[in-house]
Amino acid sequence: MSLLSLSGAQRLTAATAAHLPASVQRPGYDREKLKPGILHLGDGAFHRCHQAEWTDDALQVAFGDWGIVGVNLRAPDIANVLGVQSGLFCRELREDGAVTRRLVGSELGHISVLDEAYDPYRLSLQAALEAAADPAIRLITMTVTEKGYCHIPATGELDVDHPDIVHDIAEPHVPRSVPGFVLEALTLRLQREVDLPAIMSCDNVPDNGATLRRAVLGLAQRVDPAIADRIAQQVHFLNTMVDRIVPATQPGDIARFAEQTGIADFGLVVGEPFRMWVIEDTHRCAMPAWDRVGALVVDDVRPYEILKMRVLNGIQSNVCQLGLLSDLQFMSEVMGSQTFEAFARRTIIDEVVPGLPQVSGIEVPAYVEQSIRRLKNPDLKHGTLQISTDGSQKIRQRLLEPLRACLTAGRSANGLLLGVAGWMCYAAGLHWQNKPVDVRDPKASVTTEIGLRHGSDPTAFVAEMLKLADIFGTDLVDNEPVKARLAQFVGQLRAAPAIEVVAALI
Ligand code: CS2
Repeated sequence: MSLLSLSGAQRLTAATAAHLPASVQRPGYDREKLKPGILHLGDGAFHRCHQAEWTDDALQVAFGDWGIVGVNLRAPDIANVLGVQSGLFCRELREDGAVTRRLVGSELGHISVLDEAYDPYRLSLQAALEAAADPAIRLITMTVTEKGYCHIPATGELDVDHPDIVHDIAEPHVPRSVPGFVLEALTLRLQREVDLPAIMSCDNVPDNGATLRRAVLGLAQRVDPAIADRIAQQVHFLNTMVDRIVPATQPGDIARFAEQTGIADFGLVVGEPFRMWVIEDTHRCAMPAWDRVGALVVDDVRPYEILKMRVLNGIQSNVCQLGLLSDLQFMSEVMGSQTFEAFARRTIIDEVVPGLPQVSGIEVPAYVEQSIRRLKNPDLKHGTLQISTDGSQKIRQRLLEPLRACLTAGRSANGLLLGVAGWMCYAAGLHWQNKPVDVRDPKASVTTEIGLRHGSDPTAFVAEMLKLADIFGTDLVDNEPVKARLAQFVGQLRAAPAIEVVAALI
């Protein structure tokens, strides 16, 4: 679709929202009366299609000062997208050819932190910190992706050699990292003697709240141990499990929306109807009435987190690189192939399910089938590249922990090992026909270098990759059967499209 299709459309604003078709659901509360109570870091598609929608539901059943201020420490420039739309955007849910649309009103303010080149006086950063220090903000939530935590994936500890952490130790008042931003916001509040907010992580990071807490405290101890003590005693960091498939919005989504509604919405997000949110809240922190509109509040989120990361995310990460190396662009194409579907199901049922904890209220076989159905949804264009991105931060919880469970129990783990081999080839930029691979990962310079050096010797290649202890820990590098199997799969992936290797395995 061309830009022309947007030319007749009006930009979404509080005024033009009235022209949206009547079929578009509207906020069920008086938005004029809404005041901010949450600051959200990482205002991307997932947040807008999950927490922001959920907050609209909560405001409808129990109105309160829980509007959201979105802050992006990195691109995209959210102020430029949503600031000019009165904070409004729509979300579409797509399944079985049906589309349901909803205008979301819970986001009130947007601040983009621009980098030094555009903002040498750091005014945008100061504005974001002031917003976070505002006593009206009682909850700081975040979806900043795995790498935003600046932790070592294999251990969950703060990576003190991370360039942004090195910077934030030296210059804590102009932070670059998420832990640095949280620390500075809390420091300002402690200095001003205003109430401290609870901090809620909503990323696919194991023990996300506890991991963030360790990162913030690890940084604080290096900056100001007294502040570290006060944060340790007074601030609650909440673990949560979040779930909804929300691919990056495509230009075509926006064009189609404009053609069908007459409204140009550059904040549009597109997802699936399924949604889940489990919040571990042992201190009963103040928050919107999310629990009255479907979120589960529990004392231990871990079983839910393990289930979701090993089944739904596990399938995604097991097949996304193999799909990409088979030249398949979208997850629905990958899972739409009988070969990949059978491979995914067999891997999960034979290798992963036996190692899962009991999760109250969830039947695992039904959950597995539901996950496979969700991943096959052809109405969602979820890129294999999008899921492969930052795999070095994802594979521990999604593939390596279940692999370790298999090794401990003496179960075969060929499906998981093939997924790991797929990740290795992707991360090293090794396509079987030597086509260029778009490697997007914080470890890309290291992994592609290993690919260049050892790409034609699978045994040496696997040995070098397994030495990356921040990803693989230290237990797999000396495991000869694991090494041999990985080398065999890498050799096969170097010689044929991944789908043929998968077909041969099953
Ligand atoms: C995906 C997730 O890109 C990715 O890492 O695996 O965003 C996934 O779609 C969500 O976790 C689903 O809840």
